[in-house]
Amino acid sequence: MSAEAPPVAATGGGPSGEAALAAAQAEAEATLGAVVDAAGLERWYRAQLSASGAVSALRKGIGQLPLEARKPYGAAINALSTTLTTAFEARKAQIEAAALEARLQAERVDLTLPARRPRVGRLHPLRSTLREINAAFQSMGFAVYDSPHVETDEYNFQLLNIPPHHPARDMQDTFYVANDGLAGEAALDAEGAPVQRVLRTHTSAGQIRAMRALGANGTAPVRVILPGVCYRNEDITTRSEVQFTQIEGLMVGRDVRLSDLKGILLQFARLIFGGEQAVRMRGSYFPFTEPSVEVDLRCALCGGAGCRVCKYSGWLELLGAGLVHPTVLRNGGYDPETHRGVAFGVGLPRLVMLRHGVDDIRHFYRNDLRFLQTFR
Ligand code: FA5
Repeated sequence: MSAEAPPVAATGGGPSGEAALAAAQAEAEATLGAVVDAAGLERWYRAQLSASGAVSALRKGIGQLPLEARKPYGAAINALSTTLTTAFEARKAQIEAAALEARLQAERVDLTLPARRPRVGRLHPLRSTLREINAAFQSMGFAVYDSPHVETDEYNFQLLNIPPHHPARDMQDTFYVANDGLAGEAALDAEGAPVQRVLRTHTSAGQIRAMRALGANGTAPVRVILPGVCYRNEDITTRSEVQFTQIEGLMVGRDVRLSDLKGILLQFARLIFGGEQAVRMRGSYFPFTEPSVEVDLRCALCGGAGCRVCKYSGWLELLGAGLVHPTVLRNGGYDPETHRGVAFGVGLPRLVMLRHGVDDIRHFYRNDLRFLQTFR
């Protein structure tokens, strides 16, 4: 049956009307059974049950029936409408269930496949090693003390026994900072002379600050490390950068000796390089320590026998150190007659190069994941 079919009722009520309704029902049910998708359902509904559909058309024929036939015919049409609506809902549910099932089959997820691992970042090897170094010294009672990157010439050089024309300044080509824009105290020193600022060339610049801040006018002991970035106007090579991190160590007290320094550095070497380590001291020169030493680590590769890495000496250069110079102690507020100090300064990138056999400092700053991922 279709919407265009003439209303059966219009041809008269009675048995023929009932037969027409039965035929209409049979045809509607047959076409519904043939519907397979949502679009077909929509078309079927419009043809049968909508205001312009076949059932409505049948209903419009009621008026032409004899009075007594109208009621039962109307009831029969209502019943037909209800039957077809129920059948429609059932078919709709069937089609939707089939569509869902087809989608589930098509979009099936294989739970047995291995999961995709999320890409998790990690700390840069310089940063993670710095944390290990901080922890190693903290385990020996050292506190971490922060000092400025932009230093005055006074703290970076003069108070460390490096006067303006001292040749030691040649070792550290310096980035000087213009004083433009600074006013008042920031620009002038106590004598009214302009304050010269530099990007600190070493963390030793913080030694005086730490002694003055923590030493209680030369009465309290101090045990600090000062990790931080330093800057030198140097050519960039396999071993040198213009910007690199140092870790300064400073211990001041009444009974501090060079043997304390050796013990601390040996323990440090064991914590960072692992297992059995050996360190040795050889004489050196820094203006702010007296005596000054270079501390070497026994080459782990050859166990001290000599190899290409240690240039057949059996030892690898680790850091500079010494007893704090009396003038520096005095500048920090201590009386060198009653107090002594030890200090050391180690370069972070070169230490990581030693530890992991990295042959070029520039690898650390290139952000090449192939390099960084080797430090898992
Ligand atoms: C100093 O800077 C002293 N202040 C160290 C010190 C502290 C001595 C306390 C005594 C007492 P030196 O210039 O040697 O010393 O530098 C120390 C370390 O910094 C070097 O061993 C090296 O590891 C690192 N370093 C120096 N210059 C560079 C550079 N351009 N690039 C990378 N690392 C550097």
